[in-house]
Amino acid sequence: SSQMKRAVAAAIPEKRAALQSLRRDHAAVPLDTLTVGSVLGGMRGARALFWGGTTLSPEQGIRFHGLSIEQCQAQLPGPEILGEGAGESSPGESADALSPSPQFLPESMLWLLMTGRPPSPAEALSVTRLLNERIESQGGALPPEVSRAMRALPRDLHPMTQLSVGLSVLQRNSQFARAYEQGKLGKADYWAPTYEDAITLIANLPLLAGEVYSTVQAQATGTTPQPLGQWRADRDWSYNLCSLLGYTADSANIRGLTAEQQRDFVALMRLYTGIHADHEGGNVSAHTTHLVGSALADPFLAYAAGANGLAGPLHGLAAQEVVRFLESLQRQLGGEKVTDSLLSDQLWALLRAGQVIPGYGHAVLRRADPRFTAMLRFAQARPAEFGADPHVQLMVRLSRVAPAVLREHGRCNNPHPNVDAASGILFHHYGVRELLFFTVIFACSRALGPLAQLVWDRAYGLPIERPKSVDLGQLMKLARG
Ligand code: AMX
Repeated sequence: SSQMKRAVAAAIPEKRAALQSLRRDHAAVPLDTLTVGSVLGGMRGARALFWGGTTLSPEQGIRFHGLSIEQCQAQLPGPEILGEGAGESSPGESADALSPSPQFLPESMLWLLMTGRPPSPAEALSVTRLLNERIESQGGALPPEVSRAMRALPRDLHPMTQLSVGLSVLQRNSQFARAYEQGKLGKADYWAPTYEDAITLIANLPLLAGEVYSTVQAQATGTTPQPLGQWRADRDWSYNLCSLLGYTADSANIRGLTAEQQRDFVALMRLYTGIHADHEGGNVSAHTTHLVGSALADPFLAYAAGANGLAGPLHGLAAQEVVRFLESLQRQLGGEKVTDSLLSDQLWALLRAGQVIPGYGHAVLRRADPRFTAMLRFAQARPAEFGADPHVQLMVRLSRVAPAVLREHGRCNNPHPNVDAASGILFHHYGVRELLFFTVIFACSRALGPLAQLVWDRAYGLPIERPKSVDLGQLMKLARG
């Protein structure tokens, strides 16, 4: 069995014991009072879910087993373990530019989320190898029934529907479903095939995303779908994802990127997929995966459901709204020299028209989203690359101007940028212009946290999730007391 699986197995007894003692001795301790407002208000703020990998604080943002993004960047193994240079400074950077933050691999994040502790370099490398062995055992490609099913779909089908179909068909290989059906598995062992399925699913994501993107490209150019790049057993997960989208040297290089841009695109992908992996348990994709999995649906079916939720405009699709907004703002401002006051006027016009400023505000956060800060830093560390991109410059300027406007407007609880304010436009810069596709990249990343949690849900033996509902009459009666 894999190193990471042994590390999970080693962590289980202590956590199980802690959970059992909570169940046995403290089950009656109240956490929150449910109100009519919270039942009708999307349960905002109600502490009603158990989630191990990440916590979200309004002031500090996301923590991965207690580690901030900056701490992850400092502590989690990065591409140096693959023999790549650790620094990736670009020639032509001005002396006062921010230096690039150290990169970490999403594989390191997966280890952290699965086991609860950062991996050593050798352990992180073992995750890359594990994922690659899974694909090698499939002959270096998607299982044939998965590609057949995906190729049979209409080419103009929503990219997330294509991904969802691919994830669902992968279910045919579920070790959990097979073991459960054979009835050989004790409840205490459910986590082990769940883990194997999670690895198979995550390993296949770059191939699934590549398959979807080749269809998206074919649709855009009126051609037949062609593979955009080569999967390689000696590369890491993010690199292969970039290759299969056609953005590295092992690909068709569909946007004609320079070698340095290809390297930076991979760095952006590692950053993006590393920090979007999890955002506590209550968001729609995480919560859905957990809910569907609680019925003992296998990880493929559970995460396909989670990914379907991610496709909603209020969740994973928000990045696309920001890109649309920046494009239209840029068009309106045309050739004019963009000044802060001009921008501020535009924002006021938007707010007076009753619209929101996309990419600003958050249901939980009350400060700038540290994921936004990480993406902004990525751009600011590469002035030679991004200095001349009017959309990226507009994004940066907006992040200085919009909070003051929103504060003066006085309506929203958080006037700061969220991650979507920056993420889409950076991919857009390198040529990912198909807005509906952004969510597929998000879905590659978001698999990591919810699937790690699903392994733990089974390790803890959590029951089926089944809250009670109330109808309007009951609510009115309860409200009257
Ligand atoms: N621009 C203008 N008004 C805003 C605003 C923004 N960016 N963000 C919030 N407001 C308004 C709300 O519409 C609401 O107005 P109302 O009182 O007239 O109904 C008021 O401020 C209070 O809202 P809130 O408590 O601050 O936010 P919320 O928890 O209800 O909603 C969010 C959070 C993100 C949906 C909201 O801030 C928003 O619509 N932002 C713009 C869209 C966006 O960036 N979405 C991406 C979210 C990130 C993610 O989760 N992927």
